[in-house]
Amino acid sequence: MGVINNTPDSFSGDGLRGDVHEAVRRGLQMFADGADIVDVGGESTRPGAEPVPVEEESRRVIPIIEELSEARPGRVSVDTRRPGVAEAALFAGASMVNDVSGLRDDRMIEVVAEHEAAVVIMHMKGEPRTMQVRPRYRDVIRDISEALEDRIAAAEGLGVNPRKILVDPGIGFGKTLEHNLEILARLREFRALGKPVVIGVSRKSFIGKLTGDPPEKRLGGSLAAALVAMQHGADIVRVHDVPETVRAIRVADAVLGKGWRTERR
Ligand code: HH2
Repeated sequence: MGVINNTPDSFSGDGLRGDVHEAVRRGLQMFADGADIVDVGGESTRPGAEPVPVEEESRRVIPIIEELSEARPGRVSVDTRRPGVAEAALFAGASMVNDVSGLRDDRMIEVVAEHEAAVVIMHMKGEPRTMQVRPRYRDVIRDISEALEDRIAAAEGLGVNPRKILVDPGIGFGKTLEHNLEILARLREFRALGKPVVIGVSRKSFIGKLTGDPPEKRLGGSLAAALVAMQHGADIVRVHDVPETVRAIRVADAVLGKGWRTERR
């Protein structure tokens, strides 16, 4: 899953600040480089970020989603916590909602169900403004699994297709370095939820904490983390650097023979 952020403030430095043409060009290039899905976002959810008004978030993502989903039907996802933005994106051709707030809002579940869309339920503790203030868990894997299980049940109860639900433990969303490392080490345990596992490690701050690198120099750490995640059972990795990740996965797969799919389409 390739990431397109049409934002002025994304943590990774990839934000496009309103250039729809460039966003569409990058998205199409990601598909050409081997991405299966392109995830389009208009609100940074980095630690400390302030929420963006719904109209502004829609204005940022909808034109990009329209063009990308016309070119690649069924392969465009919207990265949003807002039911209104998700609904507009699904009308514009998106077929997946990536909700970093993990379907906290029942209206979001209704929107996904009404449109028969796929949904990524990501775990976030608290909200972006405050989530990194001393996050605590009894058992990080068990607590996240229980929270995801609760939202899976809510989604299925309100009519979301069980086969279109994916889960993501939410690396960096209310987690310390130790939590993030434990999630990656024990990622396979989330497979017990019976849903495909998505993971986003790309350029994240836990990599910077380990290597001392700023976001734009975290490619090496991101590739290592993506491969570890895949070997530990991730089905989809959400990344900023598609061609590099595709190459890394291809080489790892030649050795491991897992059948990981990276062919160009
Ligand atoms: N991480 C980010 C955003 N959305 N979605 C899922 N499912 N998993 C993730 O780990 C995840 C996500 C944060 O990355 P990015 O979009 O690059 O940054 P920002 O929120 O600052 O725009």
